Amino acid sequence: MRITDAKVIVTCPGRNFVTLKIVTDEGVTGVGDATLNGRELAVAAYLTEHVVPALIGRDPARIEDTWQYLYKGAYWRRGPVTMSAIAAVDTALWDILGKVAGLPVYRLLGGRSREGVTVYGHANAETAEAVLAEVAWYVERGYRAVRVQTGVPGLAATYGVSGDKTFYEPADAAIATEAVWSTERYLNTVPSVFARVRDEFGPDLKLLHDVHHRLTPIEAARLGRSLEPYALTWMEDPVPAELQEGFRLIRQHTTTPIAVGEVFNTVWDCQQLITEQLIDYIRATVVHAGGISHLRRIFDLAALHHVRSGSHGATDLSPVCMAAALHVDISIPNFGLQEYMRHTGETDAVFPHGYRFENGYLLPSEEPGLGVDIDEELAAKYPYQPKALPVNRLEDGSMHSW
Ligand code: EZ4
Ligand code: CO
Repeated sequence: MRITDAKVIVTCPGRNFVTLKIVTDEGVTGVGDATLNGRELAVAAYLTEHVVPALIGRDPARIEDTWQYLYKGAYWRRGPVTMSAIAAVDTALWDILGKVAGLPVYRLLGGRSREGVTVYGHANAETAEAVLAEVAWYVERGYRAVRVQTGVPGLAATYGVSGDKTFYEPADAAIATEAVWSTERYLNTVPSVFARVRDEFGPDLKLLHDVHHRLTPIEAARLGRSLEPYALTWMEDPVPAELQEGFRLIRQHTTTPIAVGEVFNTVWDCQQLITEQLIDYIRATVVHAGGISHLRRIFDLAALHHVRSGSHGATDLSPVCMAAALHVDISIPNFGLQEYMRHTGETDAVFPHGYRFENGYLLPSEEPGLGVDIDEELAAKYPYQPKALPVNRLEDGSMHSW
């Protein structure tokens, strides 16, 4: 079998997605997500100009060799654009392998290690009162884990708090919108909201919080300590993670578990965090961390060091990525949690898929391959729309991490 074509499909059914569809001479096709929120066309061009020509004529079953060819062969290693492009190829090749074998991809990865993939939803609102109602919405639908984000008095907008509760979408304008941030106001607000949520919902519901890279290590240590009475499952992205050793300081001060990794692209972004046991959950995902093959390497390293998975699953990760993530999640020994933000009906229609939500779990498709596809005709009806993620400034105007 040979690869005869690879199409780079850019579509915007409510939000932008980049999808690679690999076609073979025997008619079997495979799909991979290549979406990099706010930088979509950079990956599309990388694929079209530099990757697709090299794929034509290759044997689609040589997944590892193709990965190494694209990674080592570029000379310029790592980075989100390169690694999302490689991820798309890798994912599509696993899809093809599954279809050829007649097996869902998770069976090729060693089979089921659990009955379902525990997912968490996003409860967010301006006030503690409204947050309680949002958490209740998820609990009523069977969720076992909920991420809680709250507005901060004195700040006009806060990360994770949006008008549309079901379909949160931060990339909202062609030129980035600007938000204002105050660490002091934030640290004074968050613990009291978790006190209300824990009190209302009892000890069994898993609660999470995303700090979105906004604190310094000692500020994060203070937050972690102040949240200890509410027994969070994790505090996410407490600090920007370029400096991996920065997490050591947080670790010395708090038992609140730490999750990080949604912006990571390779095992090299987290090897110190993992081997020194500075984190509890690694949140890398298929599309931004080199595909199924490389993500498994990250999770295997994590398994040796008591670190569990907690993959990113926001709406900018397409149903193709979600389908692939579920095959990984259900098969690895050290699965922790999977983020799950529902896509809109428009998005679901463009990406028909066989995974389903049941009783707080997502279940991967039993179809051969990934069990997801792209409806190319429908996708063509939604042309690309430039949309950027917001930026953040302190109250005095200094740029800050968003
Ligand atoms: O800001 O996916 O945990 N989830 C997140 C997301 C990210 C977006 C960036 O594209 O932090 O909301
Ligand atoms: Co996050």
